[in-house]
Amino acid sequence: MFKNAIVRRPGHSLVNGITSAPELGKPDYGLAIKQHDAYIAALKSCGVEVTVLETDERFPDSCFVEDVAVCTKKFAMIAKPGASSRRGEEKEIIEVIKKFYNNLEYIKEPGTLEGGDVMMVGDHFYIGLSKRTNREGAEQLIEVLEKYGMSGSIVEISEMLHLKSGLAYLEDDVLLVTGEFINILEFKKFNKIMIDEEEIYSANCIRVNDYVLVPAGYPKTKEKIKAAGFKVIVVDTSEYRKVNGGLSCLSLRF
Ligand code: CIR
Repeated sequence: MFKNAIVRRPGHSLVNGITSAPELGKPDYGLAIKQHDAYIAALKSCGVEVTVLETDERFPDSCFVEDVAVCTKKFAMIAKPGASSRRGEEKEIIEVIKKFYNNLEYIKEPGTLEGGDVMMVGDHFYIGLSKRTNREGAEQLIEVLEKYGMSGSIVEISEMLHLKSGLAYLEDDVLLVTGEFINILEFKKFNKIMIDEEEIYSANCIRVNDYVLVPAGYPKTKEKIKAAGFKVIVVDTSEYRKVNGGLSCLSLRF
C-alpha cells in the first residue's frame, strides 16, 4: 500500500525539458497544469496523501520527481541524475524526503542513477543501465539495498530512455512489457501483458493501491489491463509526453 506521494508543479521552463521527440512540439503550459491537477486528483482518489512541491524554474525537468529519489520501505536513496541539465534537482528533494524518512542514503559520484531506471518488485529492485544510470550508480544502490535486507539486479538497456519507459510492475505478478524488454530472461516468471508497438508510450503505467493509472489515448493497453482484472483510471499526460515524461516520472510513491 502506498500512503504518500510527492509531486512537483511544472514551471514554465517545462517547454525546455529534454526531449527525444521534438516533432511532438513544445508542451502547452496551461494544459500541462490542468493535466497535473488531474494527476494529483487521480492519486488522491487512490487513497494517497499528496505533497505538492513548488515549481522550480531553474530545472525544466524538475516535475519528474521520480528520477531524483528511490523510495523503499526502509530507506530513501537520493539519486544522482545522469543528465547534466538535471544535476542539482536531487538536492531540492532532500528536505521533503527527510519529513518521511529517517534513513537517507546518497548515490555518490562517479555513480549516476535516475529513479526512472529502478523498478520495485516486492523487496527486489531491477535497475536499468541506461544513458542516465551507470554501473557504478546501480552497484551503489544494490549495496545499500543489501544492507537493509533487500536486493537488486541489473538490466542492460539499449534503446529506452529509462527502464520504466518500457516496463511497469502492476503487482500480483503482472508485468507490462514492451520492445526490448519482452524477451529478457529475468522477466520470464511474470505474467506479462504485452504492449503493442504503436502504444509503446503506455507501458509507463502505475499501480497505486487498488487502481492502475493508464495514460489517455491508448485503448488497447487500457483494455488489456482491464481484462487482467485491474481497475483503471485514465490520466492525460500528452504535454509531458512531449518531453519524454510519463505517469510514473511525475511522482514519488511510498
Ligand atoms: C528527461 O529526459 O529527463 C525528462 N525530459 C523526462 C524524464 C522522464 N522520467 C522518467 O521516465 N522517469
